[in-house]
Amino acid sequence: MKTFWLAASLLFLVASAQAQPVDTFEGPVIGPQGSPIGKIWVRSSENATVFRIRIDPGGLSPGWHGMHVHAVGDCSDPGRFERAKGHVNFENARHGLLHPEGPEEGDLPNLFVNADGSANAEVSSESVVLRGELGLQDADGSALVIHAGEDDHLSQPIGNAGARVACAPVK
Ligand SMILES: [Cu+2]
Repeated sequence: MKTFWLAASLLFLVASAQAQPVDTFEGPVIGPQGSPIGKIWVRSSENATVFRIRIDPGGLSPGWHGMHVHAVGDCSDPGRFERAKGHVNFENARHGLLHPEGPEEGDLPNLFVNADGSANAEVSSESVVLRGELGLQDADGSALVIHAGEDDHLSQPIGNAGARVACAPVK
């Protein structure tokens, strides 16, 4: 009888897990020198994605940094990170969370880095998901890119956020 109830509860657990699938990904944040400076954890449902970002002490310069989802999961050119290509932008929108003709799907809030160069943040997006044809884990992946300066959420094409200083491939 005990075995029956154990099996029944396991089935229930499996069934509820399937009812609300959450896809997950975790990986390193690559710094300007090409070595890891932190980590990201990505959780995604059908409708939204939650990014958790940790930057280790000394990882980045203090203050606000623009952060976007870029189209390709290639961070193999540290210091430039141009291989990550442009922002995820399916519908040719303008850049900026505050732009009247925006935002791009890859636009995210800024990341605040503490005086010691560390950061911890969690941001969500209802514009991207992990799986599927248009997902972050599509054939060429995508990348969470952090810029040198703050994104003003309005200027074209990247909110005046400057150079790309860190990059986390999502594949
Ligand atoms: Cu960017």
